Amino acid sequence: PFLDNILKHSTFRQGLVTVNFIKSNPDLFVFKAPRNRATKLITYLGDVIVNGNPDVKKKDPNKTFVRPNIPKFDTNAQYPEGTKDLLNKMGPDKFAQWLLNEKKIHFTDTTMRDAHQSLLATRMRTFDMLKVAEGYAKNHPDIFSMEVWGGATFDVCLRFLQENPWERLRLLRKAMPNLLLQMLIRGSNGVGYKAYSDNIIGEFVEKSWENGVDVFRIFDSLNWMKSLGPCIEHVRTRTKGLAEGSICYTNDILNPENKKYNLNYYVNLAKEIEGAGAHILGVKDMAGLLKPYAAYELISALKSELKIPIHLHTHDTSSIQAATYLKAIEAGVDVVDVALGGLSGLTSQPNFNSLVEMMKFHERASDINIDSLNEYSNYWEVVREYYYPFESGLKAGSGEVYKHEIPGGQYSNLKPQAQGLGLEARFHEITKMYGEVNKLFGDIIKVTPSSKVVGDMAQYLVSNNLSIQDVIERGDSISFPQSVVDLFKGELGQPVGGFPKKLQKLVLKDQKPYTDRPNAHIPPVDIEKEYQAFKKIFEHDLSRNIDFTDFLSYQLYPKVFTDAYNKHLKYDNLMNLPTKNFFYGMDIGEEIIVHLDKGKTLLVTLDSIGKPNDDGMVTVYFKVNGQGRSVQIKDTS
Ligand code: 3PY
Ligand code: ZN
Repeated sequence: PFLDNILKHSTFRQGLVTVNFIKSNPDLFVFKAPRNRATKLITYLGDVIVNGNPDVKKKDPNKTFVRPNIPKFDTNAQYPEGTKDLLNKMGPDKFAQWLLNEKKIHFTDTTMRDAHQSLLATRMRTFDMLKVAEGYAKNHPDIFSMEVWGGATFDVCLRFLQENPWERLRLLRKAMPNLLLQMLIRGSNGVGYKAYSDNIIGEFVEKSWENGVDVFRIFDSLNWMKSLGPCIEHVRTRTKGLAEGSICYTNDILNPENKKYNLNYYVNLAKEIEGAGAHILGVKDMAGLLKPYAAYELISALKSELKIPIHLHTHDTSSIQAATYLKAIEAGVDVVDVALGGLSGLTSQPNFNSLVEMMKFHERASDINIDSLNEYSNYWEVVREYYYPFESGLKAGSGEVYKHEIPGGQYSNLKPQAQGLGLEARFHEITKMYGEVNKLFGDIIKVTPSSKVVGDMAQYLVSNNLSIQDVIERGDSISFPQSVVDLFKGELGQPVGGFPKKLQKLVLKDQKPYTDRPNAHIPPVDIEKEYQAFKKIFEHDLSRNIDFTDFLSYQLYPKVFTDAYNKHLKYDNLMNLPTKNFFYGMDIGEEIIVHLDKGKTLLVTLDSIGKPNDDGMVTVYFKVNGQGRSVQIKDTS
């Protein structure tokens, strides 16, 4: 199809091809495939049946699945009033004041974002969320917010799940109209791994809000105010949502040898964030390093120095973070992040259900219905099984996290990355090296994307059998991974206390670093012009309207978006396909119901699978709504 696109291209036909022809014509990479939806769906299923889902590296042929029980709720009942209604009534400033005056402890439920990002490599599909979203919002109006978007979910939706992240957001908004929806945004890096033009980040924030986000948790991967500040400003000026400016916590404030990231440092940064206009202060303990007594000191100091509410986030990698929440609650923290039991613990957040029980009969207890909450935990426990290939393999909490400081959200991704490099057996060498690289880099804040750079370097050193000493002694002859070069050049901003100068020279060789905002080097995007050009390229998918939010996806991830678009042309919308079939295809004789848009339903049965012919083509026989249908699939094994 690529050759076909070239031959049909007007520039080519007019004989105007130059050396930049392919590079300057992204429409060459978009392929047309007009066929009907049922055919597209069975083509997808046939592909997975014959060749497997390329994202599933290890399939267990004996695996069986249990159907999850969906807790009961009244579809006709009105949604009880929740925090979203309150925000609408009060506006963000008054709402923040209300939260500050609340005595009870509030909870953010991270199940649909950070929990699965941290346990299942972000693979949770919208299908499984939508099954329970409405009932959950109706049964639990006392939840402060639902973290459902941003972080790695945006990228993974497009890259691996063939979903449109904006569609996920819109559907969850519709299903949970009474609760605040929360997202995680990486300051100037948006939901990506590098800095983007300021005007693209501004548009992104505005559209996120328009499509459903209320709480923007904003952080910078180096705790750099110059990246945090403008993003807080975007939320304040372009939305009616809540700007939750966040400090990322690392090291240990109780360690007298820690001169850099001490209590003073965090309090001063928090004051700057408050001064920049944040409605809420987020304390983002992405690796779960905030120990209980340190939490007491930190939260007490922040409560006495700040006038905005405090929202604490942690990961239970060490397995002691419930104690951290206990001490933080004693010190007056306003909101804590938790995950429903079935997706809690380990590299995810502490257990929501148990925290509610912990607070029962206490003066700060919440009104959450624990019996219902337990039913939802059971739902996720069963659903989790469908994602078994993406589990990190971690079986118990680990005190080693205080050594390597790997964020929870990165841990579950590092394993498959190591597998991909053939380094699975050396995983502990990588985690140890991660800690050593951090020291080499001058003890930096490690959270996406800076954490990815540390991970890249650790994997690079282990796979090349290099030590830290080798880097120090012969760094001038080492060609470092591109992400490391970019970091030391200043592409992600400036770390606390600056870069170690000697190492920076070794990494950059003759390149000059800069110290101003990386965004200052990126010209603003001519939005109107680029949007028109975008629409021209991506207008072939007649099954859906391409809109401005797609344009933003393309701006953040051009290649990933283009690939996802091509798959959509080929397979159509796969969001409503049950998770078992999306990842593992179908068993012979299995019958499934797939709801297409606009009330259309397909009943699909897998009848039989043929043998590959001489050209390696396999015929897969289905029944679709009772009628025999077959597809020819190339066996790529
Ligand atoms: C992300 O940026 O995706 C994170 O979850 C960081 O902790
Ligand atoms: Zn997190």
